[in-house]
Amino acid sequence: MRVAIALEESGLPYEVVPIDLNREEQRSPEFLALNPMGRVPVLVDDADSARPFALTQSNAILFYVAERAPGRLFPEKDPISRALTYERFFFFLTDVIAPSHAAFQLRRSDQQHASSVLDQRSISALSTTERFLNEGPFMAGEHFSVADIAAYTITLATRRHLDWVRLPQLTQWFDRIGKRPSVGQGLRAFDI
Ligand SMILES: N[C@@H](CCC(=O)N[C@@H](CS)C(=O)NCC(=O)O)C(=O)O
Repeated sequence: MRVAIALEESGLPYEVVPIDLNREEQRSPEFLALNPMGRVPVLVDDADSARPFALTQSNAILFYVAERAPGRLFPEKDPISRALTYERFFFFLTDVIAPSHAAFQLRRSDQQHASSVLDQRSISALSTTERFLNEGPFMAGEHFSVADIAAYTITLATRRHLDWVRLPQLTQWFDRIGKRPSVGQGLRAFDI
């Protein structure tokens, strides 16, 4: 979802090739040739036919797309704005998304208690982000960035568990980001 939104925000031309995980299409020989780990997403860039390549980590893809579309997903010059964008992006990645993914895996292996401990950790971290939004309209200040993409997708996934009444800034931000054309259009990639 992060990659789909980033590609839309970038304005770069791209084509979606759906991989149906339920049908194990990620284990097909064609897909494994691109990513031997058998996981999505994969970005294939063959714009330079002399040097086509495949990228297999969602966050590496995000930063590659950001570099290909200067100024749209990451602040270009100001070192402090760049540092804050890294800070917020990695906060969402390591303190909110990672425990939530780990909780999901634990739930699937019937470890309900361990799973809920990690879910709670993730939700608590997400609930502290009011402080970011007191500083500006976006997670890393004045401009939309990869930090908002990371924040939006995990907020969308965990929205039923949030105490929205206590999160007025997050409520407004979530509503605003959800209305960006890139978000609606990007998520349409999953309508398969
Ligand atoms: N660290 C990788 C994780 C990729 C990943 O775990 N993808 C999941 C879907 S979110 C997947 O492809 N699962 C299919 C499988 O494991 O068979 C990334 O961020 O790209």
